[in-house]
Amino acid sequence: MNAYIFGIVVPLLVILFRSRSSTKRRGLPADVSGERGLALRNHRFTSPLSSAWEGVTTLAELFERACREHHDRVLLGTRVEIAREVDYSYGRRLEKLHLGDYHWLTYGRVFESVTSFASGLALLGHRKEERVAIFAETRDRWFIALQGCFRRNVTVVTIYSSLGEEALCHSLNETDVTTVICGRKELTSLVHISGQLDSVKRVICIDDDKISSDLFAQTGWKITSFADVESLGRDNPVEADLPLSADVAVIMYTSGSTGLPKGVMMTHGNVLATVSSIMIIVPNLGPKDVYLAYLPMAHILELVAENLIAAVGGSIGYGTPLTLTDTSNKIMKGKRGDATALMPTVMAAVPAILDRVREGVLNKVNAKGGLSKKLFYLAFARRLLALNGSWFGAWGWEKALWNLLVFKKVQAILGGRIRFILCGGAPLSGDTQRFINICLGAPIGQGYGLTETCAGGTFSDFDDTSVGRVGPPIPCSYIKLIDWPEGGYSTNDSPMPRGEIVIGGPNVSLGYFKNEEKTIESYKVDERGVRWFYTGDIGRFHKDGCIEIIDRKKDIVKLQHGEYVSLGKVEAALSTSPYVDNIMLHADPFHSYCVALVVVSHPALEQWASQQGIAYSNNFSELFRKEETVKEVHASLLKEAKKGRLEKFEIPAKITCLSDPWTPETGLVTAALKLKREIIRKAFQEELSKLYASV
Ligand SMILES: *[C@@H]1O[C@H](CO)[C@@H](O)[C@H](O)[C@H]1NC(C)=O
Ligand SMILES: *[C@@H]1O[C@H](CO)[C@@H](O)[C@H](O)[C@H]1NC(C)=O
Ligand SMILES: *[C@@H]1O[C@H](CO)[C@@H](O)[C@H](O)[C@H]1NC(C)=O
Ligand SMILES: *[C@@H]1O[C@H](CO)[C@@H](O)[C@H](O)[C@H]1NC(C)=O
Ligand SMILES: CC(=O)N[C@H]1CO[C@H](CO)[C@@H](O)[C@@H]1O
Repeated sequence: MNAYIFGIVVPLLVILFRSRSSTKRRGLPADVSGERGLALRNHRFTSPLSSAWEGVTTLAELFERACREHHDRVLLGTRVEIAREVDYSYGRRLEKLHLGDYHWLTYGRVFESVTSFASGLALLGHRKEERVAIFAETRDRWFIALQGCFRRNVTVVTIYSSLGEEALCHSLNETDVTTVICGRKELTSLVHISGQLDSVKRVICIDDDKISSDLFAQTGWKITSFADVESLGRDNPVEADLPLSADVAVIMYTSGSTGLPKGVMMTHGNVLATVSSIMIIVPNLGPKDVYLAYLPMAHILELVAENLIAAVGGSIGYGTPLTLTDTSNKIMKGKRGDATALMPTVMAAVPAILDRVREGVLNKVNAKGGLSKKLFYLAFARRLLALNGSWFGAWGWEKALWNLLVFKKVQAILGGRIRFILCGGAPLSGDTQRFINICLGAPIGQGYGLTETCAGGTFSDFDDTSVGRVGPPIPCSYIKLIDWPEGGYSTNDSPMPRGEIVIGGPNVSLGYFKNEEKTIESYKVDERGVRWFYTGDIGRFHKDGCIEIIDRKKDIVKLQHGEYVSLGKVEAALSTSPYVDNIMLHADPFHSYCVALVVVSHPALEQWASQQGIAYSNNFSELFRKEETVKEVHASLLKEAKKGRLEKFEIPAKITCLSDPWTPETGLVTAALKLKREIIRKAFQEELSKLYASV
């Protein structure tokens, strides 16, 4: 028997919620009326957890306490650039970097910077009721600025650095931001829209190099460098002005898949509750842990993770998605990527990144062929069997053998010391989860949560070896399922209750900033004072209290003949094909079948083309247009569809192969790499209508 079935996750509290009908339901979606549901929480804790540290109620206190306790340990590490070159092969401009070792700042040194920055901010004239926006890539000064603002009870507005102009303008304007902290690159886009930013008065530039003042003369902004703010504060210390638990710490603008972004207001208590929960879920987190930080800080998962590592005495090394491994795009040939330089023990990842790791490894293995390929698959199959029994048993000498022969090399890709991966942002395919489990020998804690719930929701237990599930409610959350009759989901379904997932507890944020209507639509306080967020995701409860996400309300489309297609489900099934870098399924009520846009993985296609002897003289757009290519990719999708047991109407009848990757910079996917369906549909309108015309 698995240990986790006993004791660990069997939920205690099973309450049948019966709505006492109230008249306050104005503005709520129709399915909430007559609401009836099933609520669970984690039985290991008697009441929802608010803080794992006694007497600590805000992120500012948490950080100060850690700095006192771990004064001389290292906290923040950054790599220095040694050389840079530009590569023009493949007809595209690619910058390649040679980066050196990590340089570290201790907790004590960082705390000094934080207090200096906080004082400097006040001396610049920023009043504490005004808001600061941080609009920059993840790095040490991001963290320092964040903590500095917390020490003055200043609310921080976070913005994805890849957000479009319109959205940027909207978020800065809506929150009346007066001080923007940004990098050199972001500063250029700010200047571009300076005419529309009425409230901005000052800019603090994170990069140290000289800024030519002519460029900013017309903006009327006071531009100061980060280093100057720090030294100003160091010379004239100002007393801290600490926040309370209920004060808003962050207003996080989420890059929604439709419309303008909405700002989610999170209090210190909200974020602290999530940090505390993850602290309890990841086993033995402490000063020995090294965390590789490269996701956007404006992503709640990253914000929570960095605050957590800094609370337990661990160290945070900064990297970027493009320099992560030795073979990453921006790393000079033969030089080390961030993971090999840092050798982290803990990482956070979004599924798209883990999918890429898997594809990269498989491509390499298949390209090698011969004995090493056979050995890899044999080792993989053996480990899979062992995993099927239990995480702990059936390992022993065999595990050591396979590790030595096969998996050590794979583990070396991420530095060789990974012991836990936090994954969130989107559902992770079961295949990828297994692959990473086996090859890295490290568990993946899969979380399910939203910005609106401060990433709180559920989190899989570290010893749960099942796939496709997101675990039981985290210690600070209640989870409830409610019926959705239109979608055919009910809490009376057998064998498992199904319904829309509703999350409640101390982690649920206050609502959307200046958006009462949307807040009322998605948030609700019940008669007992618990705050709930309606996620729009459909899930089902397993017997052991774990949730499985099975659908999404928004992404379900009805076809001409009345069949429902869940776009996300089908995409997840098809994206396991080695050719798929990204895929968007399109379905509408005017046709009886679906079509798909497929961004094809270059290495996989190259390999196939060379095996088939297809000439394309390094011209990818030629290769992508070839009939054989489309046929091959389509055939591969059909194979995956069969494996995933998709219905006939769910399988795309026609596809278009695209060669340019969808990155957040292109605006086609969010920073968390989720598809922006409407925007992709518009961008590829022509391709889509061609597809339908040709069936
Ligand atoms: C923190 O700032 C908010 C907004 O300006 C204010 O309402 C709150 O009272 C402040 N908290 C403290 C402890 O001063
Ligand atoms: C910014 O806000 C002001 C009012 O606060 C409004 O008049 C203006 O239209 C807004 N601009 C944009 C670009 O949203
Ligand atoms: C693992 O177990 C499940 C059912 O318990 C079974 O369906 C699956 O085939 C097994 N996988 C392997 C590789 O044995
Ligand atoms: C690649 O092939 C396409 C289509 O055959 C052609 O239009 C394009 O000019 C070619 N590009 C290069 C760089 O040769
Ligand atoms: C912001 C928020 O919803 N806070 C609530 C968190 O939960 C506790 C009790 O569970 C409430 O007292 C808070 O009001």
